[in-house]
Amino acid sequence: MQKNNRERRNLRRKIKILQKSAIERGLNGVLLQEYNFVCNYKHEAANKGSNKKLIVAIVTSFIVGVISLYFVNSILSTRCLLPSNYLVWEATRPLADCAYCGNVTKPIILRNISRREFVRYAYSSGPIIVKNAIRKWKATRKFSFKLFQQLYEKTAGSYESLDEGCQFLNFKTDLFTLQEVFSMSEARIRNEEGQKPWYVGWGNCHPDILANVRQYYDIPEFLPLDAEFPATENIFFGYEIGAVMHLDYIARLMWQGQVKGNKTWSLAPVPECDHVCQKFDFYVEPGDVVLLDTRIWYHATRIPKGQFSMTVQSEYG
Ligand SMILES: O=C(O)CCC(=O)C(=O)O
Ligand SMILES: [Fe+2]
Repeated sequence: MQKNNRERRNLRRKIKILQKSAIERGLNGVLLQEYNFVCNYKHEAANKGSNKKLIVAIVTSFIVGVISLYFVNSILSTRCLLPSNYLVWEATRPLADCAYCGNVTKPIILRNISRREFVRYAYSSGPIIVKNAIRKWKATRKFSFKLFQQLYEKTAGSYESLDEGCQFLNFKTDLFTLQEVFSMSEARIRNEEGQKPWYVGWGNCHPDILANVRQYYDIPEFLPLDAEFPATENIFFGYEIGAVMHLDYIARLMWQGQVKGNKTWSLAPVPECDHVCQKFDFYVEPGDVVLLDTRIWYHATRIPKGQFSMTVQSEYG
């Protein structure tokens, strides 16, 4: 049993090294451009009318690309390891009913909403912003880079817990593990002049860390009592660059509490709904809760220059 675990850990470590070199060689960038490729292709095809040869060539190369990515993915991925999954997800997910995004051009903004009043919004795909919804969270006063750094440094098995079920997302940052994040220089931690901005997210899986972090926040009170909530939460923090455009592979709807800093969200419909739905941006402030079906809304984020953003994100459904 222990041997199996060790082998699994070794394998994951090797996969991480492979992932790192794949990303360093630009696989990440290529794959992310693929999203625009799909969207732009649809857009241009609609504008220019039919150019069958071009369409056949593009569709064929897309299918070949997807099949090869699928193989790369099956070799490299354990769970959502590579952004290539976004493309595989994009290519294999059921087509969306575009009713979810038709006429949606901005978030619904709610204030002081009770659980009873929220029922009518609870299972819509969003986006919804509930203003000033986390004012009671101790996290708004206490959460910081240092708090998480100390927690992970002092908890035995904390980093291994990420290898064994929770994800670390580096987006466009050149840091590939949470350990690397917590070993940055003080100047980079604070994003001082001349330092490369960084932005990462990860899931808390270790039981002691979960128990500790949960002292600082509560699941938003307006969410339905009978909803299912996972045992883990994700933390996203950093500067400027934010999250790249992606869809999530998650089982439920997403909620996210904006603990510190402001953030711009950019949403885009899935490509098959491009002709009836729109891309748009919205802005959130500390204290806001954002609700969104991140499985069908492409989403990216950006942090205003000079600000540090920190959020707690989880699921309900
Ligand atoms: O908060 C962010 O920057 C990204 C969040 C995200 O991707 C998500 O909540 O699914
Ligand atoms: Fe996401």
